[in-house]
Amino acid sequence: MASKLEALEQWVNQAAALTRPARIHWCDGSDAEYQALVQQMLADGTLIELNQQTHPGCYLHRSHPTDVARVEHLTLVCHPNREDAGPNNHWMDPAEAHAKIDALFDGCMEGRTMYVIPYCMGPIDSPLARCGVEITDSPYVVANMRIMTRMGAAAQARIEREGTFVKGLHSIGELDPERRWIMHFPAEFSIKSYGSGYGGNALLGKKCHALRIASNQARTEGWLAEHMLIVGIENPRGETHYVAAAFPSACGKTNLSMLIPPEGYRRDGWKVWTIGDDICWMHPGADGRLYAINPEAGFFGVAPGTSDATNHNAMRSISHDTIFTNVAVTADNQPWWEGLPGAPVTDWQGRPYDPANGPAAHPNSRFTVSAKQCPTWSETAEAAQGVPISAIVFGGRRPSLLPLVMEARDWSHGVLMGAAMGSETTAAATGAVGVLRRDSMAMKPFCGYHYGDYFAHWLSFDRPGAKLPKVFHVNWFRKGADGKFLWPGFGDNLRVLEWMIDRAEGRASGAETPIGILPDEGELKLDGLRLERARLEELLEVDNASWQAELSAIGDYLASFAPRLPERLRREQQRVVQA
Ligand code: GTP
Ligand code: SPV
Ligand code: MN
Repeated sequence: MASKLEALEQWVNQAAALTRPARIHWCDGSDAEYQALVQQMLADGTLIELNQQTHPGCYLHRSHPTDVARVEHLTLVCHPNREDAGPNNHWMDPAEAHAKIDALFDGCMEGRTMYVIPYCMGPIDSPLARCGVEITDSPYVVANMRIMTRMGAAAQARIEREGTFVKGLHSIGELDPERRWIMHFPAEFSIKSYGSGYGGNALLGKKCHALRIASNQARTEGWLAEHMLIVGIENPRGETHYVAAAFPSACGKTNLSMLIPPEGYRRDGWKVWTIGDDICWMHPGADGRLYAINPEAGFFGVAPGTSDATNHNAMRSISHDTIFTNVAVTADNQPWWEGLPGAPVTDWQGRPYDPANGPAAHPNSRFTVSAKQCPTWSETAEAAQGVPISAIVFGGRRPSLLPLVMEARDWSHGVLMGAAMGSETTAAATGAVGVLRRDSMAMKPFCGYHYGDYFAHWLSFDRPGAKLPKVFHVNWFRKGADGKFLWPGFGDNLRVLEWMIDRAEGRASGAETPIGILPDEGELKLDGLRLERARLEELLEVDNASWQAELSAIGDYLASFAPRLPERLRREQQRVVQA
């Protein structure tokens, strides 16, 4: 039998035989390696230097204009059995998929360097962490993977010890949207991605491994791989509660994970600790609680809308040593996007800025930064056993109907709330923006198997001895008749989190309604907030007729997962309809 190291070498040799690179570079993850890559990319124009006085170590990358977001229609989950992919995924027969993409990989790295990136998702010594190796011909991907994962020698040592790793093969190819695929082979523990250099399509540790492949592994091993932030809320008594929240792409995870408490809260001694902003792996612990790790080591965050007013912690994080992708630039060469003061002179495509061409920064422009640069970064993010979760929160962009916050009566009801989630689409994926679609648990683009089986997996955590977190649903995005958001959002979202923790600790009674438990009169602390009473009432209003229509739409949606829809979830939906 081949040794564990040989297994890795054999796969790399196979990939090299297919793609025929001029040379192979095994990444060690060192600072010197990163700096050398940056210099090389500055020389060939892949990176553009930003103002090093104001933004030391910051660079701009302009992607191909047709390669700016995830491409869901070209993202496939290739289970041997089509049914296992579910109606929530695009599927292709694995043999056909390999043949299609291998034809594209054939000789695609000729004359170029192949980089071999060993990485670890999660703290390097954590039993909850999992490793992978990405092969790529893109130095931009290597630089991003170095920021986003624990990459290099330590990960390789773990892989050589364990022998198991997710195999990811990536090439930017010709960046032709007609020759682009993001393929997953859960049964083979492998990923093949061709023709895109963009984040979720190309940084294979992120959505491809940590969600699509990991969700399959989590199902067989009894844990959860979720599109969730993890945040610690420390109250003035010094007690910290950890909250995990699933919002669809570009719906506020990064912001909530590093929120700054409103002034009165700060004065009283409240603190917020950031553990993760996008992905959460949760395992049941010996005490019955769910323990979470953030498998990532960095943030690949949405730039537009990020400012000192909305997310001061993100602004401080990205003031140095950050890669910006598809942002605009000011006259003095600082990065710029909509929502910042100042003015752009060059747009995201490198053209002189002209409002007639649309926003200066691409709406899905991003920053890549080490999580350690965040002022609220918590050392517990390195804890091998993870952090215990007190509350799970679901939410989306719903301009109407859904109240600011509601709590599920029990776990089954919580799973229903997650499964029923809807949200307006955003620029994080190509396609129309602002269209309401169901996005169960914010995992529509990321669940690597049949949603019916996934709901059953969620339900299975409710078992003897389990001490499950309370489940909530929030909507920061409800609008008034004037078309404006009713809720101020951002830092003030802590007011809603406080109510959740009060519920978890038995300090708030809540008010029962047919759709769930809402804050009772006076339970949401609004001191220091200029919010008219009428607007608060509108935020919490439950319109029965519209809810009946919503519940019937949810029923139809859930029925689309038959025959794999768990009976318990169907009954739960019936129960709410009849309540
Ligand atoms: P992905 O990285 O795509 O998974 O997105 P995300 O969920 O981390 O989204 P992010 O926090 O980056 O927010 C996306 C956009 O929503 C930004 O433009 C924010 O300014 C805006 N946003 C975040 N939180 C709030 C909020 O509480 N209220 C309002 N109105 N907007 C918000
Ligand atoms: C998302 O789209 O949910 C992101 C960015 O977090 S990406 O890495 O492209 O998936
Ligand atoms: Mn995301």
